[in-house]
Amino acid sequence: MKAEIIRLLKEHNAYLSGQELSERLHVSRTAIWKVMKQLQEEGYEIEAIRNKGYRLVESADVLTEAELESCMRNQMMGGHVKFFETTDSTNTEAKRLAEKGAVEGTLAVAEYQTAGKGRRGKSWTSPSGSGIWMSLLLRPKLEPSCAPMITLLTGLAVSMGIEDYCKIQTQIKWPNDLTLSGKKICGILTEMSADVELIHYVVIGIGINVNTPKFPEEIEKIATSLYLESGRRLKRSGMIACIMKRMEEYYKLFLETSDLSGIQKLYEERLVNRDREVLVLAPKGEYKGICRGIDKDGELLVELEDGTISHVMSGEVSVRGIYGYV
Ligand code: BT5
Repeated sequence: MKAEIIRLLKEHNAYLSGQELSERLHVSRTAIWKVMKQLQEEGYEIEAIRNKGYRLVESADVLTEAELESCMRNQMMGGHVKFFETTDSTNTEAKRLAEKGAVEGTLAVAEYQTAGKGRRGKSWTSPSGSGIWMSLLLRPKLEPSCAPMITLLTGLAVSMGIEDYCKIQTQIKWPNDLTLSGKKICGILTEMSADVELIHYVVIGIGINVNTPKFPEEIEKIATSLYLESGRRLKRSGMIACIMKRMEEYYKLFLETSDLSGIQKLYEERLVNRDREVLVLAPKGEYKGICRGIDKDGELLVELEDGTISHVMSGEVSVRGIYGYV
């Protein structure tokens, strides 16, 4: 009911009377009043005027289950939201939910992570009140080798979703980062449970620095936020909804072909290293080349000195710009 009230308030610029709300939602006017009080305490600026009703003046950057549900409508991705004020890692939460049978599209979101994870044991800085720390559960009926492609389509969905929401254009650093002004604004961590032939589930963790005003010293040279780059403070719930919408679109395209042919071109347009020299850090040694895009399976195409094209698989390697992070 709370999510429905938030949605109705957002959709109406004018006053909504307690009577109207109580009839629409089949609850008492007192129940409506109680929810309004709660929302005000959470930070929503709601005007309540006798004989007129309620009006939403300003919705704060609130992250709650009800707020998130009020933004996501008729969609599978983010159709079920689990919100945590504090958790170790939303990836771990999503895996717990998966093991308990949660449906595809379930989204775990946290305000604060005490043990945010990056790849290969690295940590992810996840302060309270400023970022999006969330993990999406998928259950594709595909072979485990398809999982890295999901990381790529997620990168594109996040980049496009951010642009849909606030017109800020980010770039993609293959395979799992988004950048702005050459710094990292988002990281993606895909984890999977599978047997040899089939994926049981995939959890895609997405960390986005939205309103972060400052970073710890150890990452301040490589990290940035949408706020630091644009000067604007953005509301995270609406951004999450836009990302989930794009996610739904690209995931459907991906399932149709089991490859990235449907989004390859769009992905390449956003690829930060395209036509630039990159350093591939592979387990067997480093090598340089010019990044030429991706193939339909999501492998990075790197043109070597002799003109041959090396197909670089994610998971095995890191890619750097020749002079630094991008
Ligand atoms: C990543 O790993 O970039 C994946 C990050 C995924 C985070 C999300 S948040 C929700 C979900 N729950 C989790 O526990 N994780 C996911 P990687 O490519 O390995 O990069 C990690 C490196 O990025 C670190 O070693 C730092 O150098 C840097 N870093 C850490 N925190 C950062 C931040 N907030 N912004 C930018 N860079 C950061």
